[in-house]
Amino acid sequence: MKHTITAVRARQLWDSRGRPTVEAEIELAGGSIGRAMAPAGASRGAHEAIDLRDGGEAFGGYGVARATAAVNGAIAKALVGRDVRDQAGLDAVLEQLDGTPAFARLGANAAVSTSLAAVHAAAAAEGMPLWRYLADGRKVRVPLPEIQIFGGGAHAGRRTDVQDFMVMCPRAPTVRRAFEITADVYRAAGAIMEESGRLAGVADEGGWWPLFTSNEEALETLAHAIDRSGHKAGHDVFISLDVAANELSHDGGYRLPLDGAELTSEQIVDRVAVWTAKYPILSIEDPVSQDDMAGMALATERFGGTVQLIGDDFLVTNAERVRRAAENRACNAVLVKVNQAGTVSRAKAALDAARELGWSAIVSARSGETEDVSISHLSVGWDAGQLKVGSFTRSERMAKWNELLRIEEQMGSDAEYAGFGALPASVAAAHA
Ligand code: 2PG
Ligand code: MG
Repeated sequence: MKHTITAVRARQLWDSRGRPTVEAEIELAGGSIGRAMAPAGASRGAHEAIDLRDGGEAFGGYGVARATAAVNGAIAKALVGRDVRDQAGLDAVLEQLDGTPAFARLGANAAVSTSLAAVHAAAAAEGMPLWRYLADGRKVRVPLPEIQIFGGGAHAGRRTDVQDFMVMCPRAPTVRRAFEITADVYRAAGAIMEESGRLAGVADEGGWWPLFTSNEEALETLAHAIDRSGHKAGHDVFISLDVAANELSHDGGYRLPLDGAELTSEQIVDRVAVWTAKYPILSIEDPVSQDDMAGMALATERFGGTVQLIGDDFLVTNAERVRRAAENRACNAVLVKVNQAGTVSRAKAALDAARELGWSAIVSARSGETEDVSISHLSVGWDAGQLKVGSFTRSERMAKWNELLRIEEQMGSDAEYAGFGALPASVAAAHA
């Protein structure tokens, strides 16, 4: 009875880029309330669920009046009276109501905010933090964070071709310590940029604006920043890249304007392989574009044994695409973005598919975010092992890192940092 949904409503709020977004709220008979906000990507895969925007003049076309109306209308009508604990059932109702594979009618922003609001309401009704509700009695770990130091690509006016230059601290004893080390690296990187006259603010996710003359200069500067921070590159701190190569697709190949290069699929894999040999790189995301299966298989063959190879736009949080990639020996990790899938259940299915294959999984934010901290809880409660949120500044990012610290505290002496254990086994073995 106390779990019965009595009201579903949505409102238009604003995201970290100053664009409208949807917040959904679900109220239960027992008085519990759950709410969640939809994030929004800038570098998006063609196969991901559709972020419904109003178009037209207002708000640069980014309005969400239609998605908000869908929640307040058809979605509310279909969900009121149902048991909020039946997440799979609720998500199936959203799918049926929409009737398209990619939530083109209601909008993935309407679906994801509603789906997440439901899981928040269910946890609230049980009087539990969301991570604990999702863990359902199972032992879960505190995730290994992937944190951006320089933000490029579509998040920085395409100042660099590679999108994210990040660090990972798998050898730290706790996530608390991993954050301290990362803060040192972030500060050192800022000092280097300032001293060399290149300090120009930050990109969309809070990483330093990448005023570089080549992609490799960014890598080189990141390696310097790690040294200068006093921590040891390749031991305490590793580098992680999101190439986001979808954004570089051009004429059946790849164009890297900053490097003045036009590359074939094999050549971009070669270039990334050179970087992985030269720098302490632990993880690479989307080194090729969304449909370049041969390129991803080649990358996996070349360095997938020692480097985590993540599919983001390539897999779009889709269990079917995860399995198809595995059949082609492409990737060894999946990025999990709930709004790419549209519902909590679909995102969890993609994570489960990856886990069955022995892959690793990274729950991820989008470049357009809010103060919503759902992903911190999902990464812990699902025991994903890793979390990617953007940089170590700006409150839409820090809210999620800080929530992880609260969760670590709630776990008390049970808290276990995933560290190297979060990576594919061969990758962990090569570096641990
Ligand atoms: C990515 C994300 C986050 P966006 O590519 O992994 O960095 O970017 O949300 O713009 O797709
Ligand atoms: Mg990506």
